[in-house]
Amino acid sequence: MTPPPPPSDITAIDRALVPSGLRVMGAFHPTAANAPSSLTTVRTIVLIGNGGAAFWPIFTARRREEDDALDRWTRRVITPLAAAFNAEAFFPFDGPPYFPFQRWAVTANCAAPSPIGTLIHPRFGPWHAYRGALGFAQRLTISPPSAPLTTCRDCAAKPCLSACPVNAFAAEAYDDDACARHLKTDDGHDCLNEGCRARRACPVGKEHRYASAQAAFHMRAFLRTRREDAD
Ligand code: B12
Ligand code: SF4
Ligand code: SF4
Repeated sequence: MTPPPPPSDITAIDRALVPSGLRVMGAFHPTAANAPSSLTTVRTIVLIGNGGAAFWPIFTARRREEDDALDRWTRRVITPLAAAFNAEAFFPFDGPPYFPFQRWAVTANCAAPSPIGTLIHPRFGPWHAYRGALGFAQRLTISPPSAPLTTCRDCAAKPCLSACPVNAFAAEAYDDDACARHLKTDDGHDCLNEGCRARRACPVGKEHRYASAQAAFHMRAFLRTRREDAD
């Protein structure tokens, strides 16, 4: 059987994602410098994610009682989409080694690095995540690159840097051990149930902040997935 043709442009992918609440976050044409060697045949990478919480009610209505429920739901959404568009599906949670989703997002210029590690999207701020990507053997038409994002550079006050109760961002790298220890104390309930205070301190995309149930879900997933030896 002839494989289905790729979409004429990536807006078709965005339309196909509407029922899932996910969206196209950005796209780029990989080069030898920014694609892993295993992806030499991929000429376009389209990043799929959630901007804000639009997908949350859809996910909670359709989730199954299973481990890694969000990852598995994501696979059930994106794998058939890849087949329909004759693309290869990539997932941020497949690893290690992991596909460099944050680097891809910066390359696609859909978000920019922040001092707290999370990428900041100009509209959704820290309240976005990458759920998967489609890799195409064809060079699809994508929007020309816009000027590099300067959201954090332009933010003089940087309230994110002083909001963490255990100064997890004081050093070069994010101290996830200190964070996880705090989350397990009584004082850590605010972060555990309402989401990371440093992210909540960011003024960008505040209206897209995750509500308590979603924030608590992600924070508990974070505690489960990090190294077990850091207690
Ligand atoms: C492993 C991992 C973790 C580990 C990190 C372990 C460690 N110390 O490295 C742990 C479990 C701690 C973790 C935590 C979280 N993570 Co995480 N994590 C990942 C994962 C699966 C792999 C990262 C990786 O190793 N990539 C491989 C390298 C080669 O890829 P890369 O893109 O080039 O990585 C570069 C960037 O990460 C960058 N980078 C990393 N830290 C920093 C810091 C600064 C300041 C800068 C500029 C760059 C930078 O440097 C890397 C090398 O170039 C990614 C998904 C993915 N596949 O990328 C998510 C991911 C990075 N995590 C993500 C998130 C949201 C979180 C949490 C906030 C979860 C939550 N609660 O919602 C937490 C942070 C906890 C908190 N307090 O809020 C998101 C970030 C989205 C965004 N907006 O940027 C990702 C992309 C997953 C997703 N589905 O979108 N995570
Ligand atoms: S508070 Fe300012 S510096 Fe910190 S993540 Fe938000 S925009 Fe960037
Ligand atoms: S979740 Fe709380 S303790 Fe952890 S990094 Fe964010 S602000 Fe700090």
